[in-house]
Amino acid sequence: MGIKIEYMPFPDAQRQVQTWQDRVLGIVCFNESNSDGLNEVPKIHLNTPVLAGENIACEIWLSDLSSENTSSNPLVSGNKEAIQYRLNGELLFGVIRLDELEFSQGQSQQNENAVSLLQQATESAYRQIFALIDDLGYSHVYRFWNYMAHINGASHDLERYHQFNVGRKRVLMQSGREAGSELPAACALGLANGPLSIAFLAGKNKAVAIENPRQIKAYDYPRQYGPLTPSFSRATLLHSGNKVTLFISGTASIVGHQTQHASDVAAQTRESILNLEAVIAEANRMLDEPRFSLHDTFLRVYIRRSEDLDVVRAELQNHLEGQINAMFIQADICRHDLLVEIEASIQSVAEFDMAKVA
Ligand code: 3EB
Repeated sequence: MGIKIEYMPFPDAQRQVQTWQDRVLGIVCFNESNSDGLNEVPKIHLNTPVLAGENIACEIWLSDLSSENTSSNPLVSGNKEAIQYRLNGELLFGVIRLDELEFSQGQSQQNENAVSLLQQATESAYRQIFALIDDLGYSHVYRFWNYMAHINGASHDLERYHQFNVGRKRVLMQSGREAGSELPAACALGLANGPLSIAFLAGKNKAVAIENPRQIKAYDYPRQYGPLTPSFSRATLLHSGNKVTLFISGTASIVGHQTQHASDVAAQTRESILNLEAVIAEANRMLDEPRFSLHDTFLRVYIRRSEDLDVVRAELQNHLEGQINAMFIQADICRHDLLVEIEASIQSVAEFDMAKVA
């Protein structure tokens, strides 16, 4: 079965989704306008500027039918609570959006012991997601994409990103998913406004979690980054059909647990590239032969300040010798001193025995 990823501008995505109706598992779209439409499949629309010219703003997750008879494996769509999802025989793509204000009933926000609305929304979203995938038997999550308003803001004496981390980890622990060795890849970004918006890719088979030797596990970050640590791995490696996919988490200018080059976006970009290369090297080390390369990979680049686009792009172009495939998105990174974050999903044809790395 497997999965395929396509990147294109929104109008093209609208056209393609009609053509690919029986293949689209879900869509992630970025832009400032209200991209109505495409509502027949799970779609998450993030209302934030796309910074580069061609406005490649949509990522389409397709069921890869290259080696299958289409009619023998139709996609199934569904809704449960606030989740919209679509699945094939192996993978489930889902989206959920929750407005924090829906959690304000009965809560006194003056009360210092009150749980923040963002934490409540996060717990609700993650509870709904795990209930759904455990129910359906697609219980392994490979990748979460998390977007929330004002990620660097604070209330209840706690940064909002830390509120999100508390909610996420509490639910992971409650659902028996707290083991550091089984954490999904993820990203967590801030937007100017909008609901807590989460997309996820889950499936029936277990993936392998990958860490970065240059960084300590986010799961083991010290207390200064919040009362409960971020629950994600640096990447996950999934074998599916005849392909192997590496889902690389949001990757920033962090070494050990510390932010590097606090006010230098060029140096932060170079450090992020070193971290991406280190994660890819770790994944390659687990395979019989090197498979993955940053060079032919489509990147999603989040930039805090729009005016840094040219500097970030030039650093990437320099490292990748002019060949860059990327979308550039304005978003706030989860630490106030981080200016750039880069993520990617890389696919390769598998000609090795996955049993060796599982
Ligand atoms: C970091 O490495 C930078 O909380 O899900 C990157 C990827 C980051 C995922 C998350 C946060 C997350 O700590 C931020």
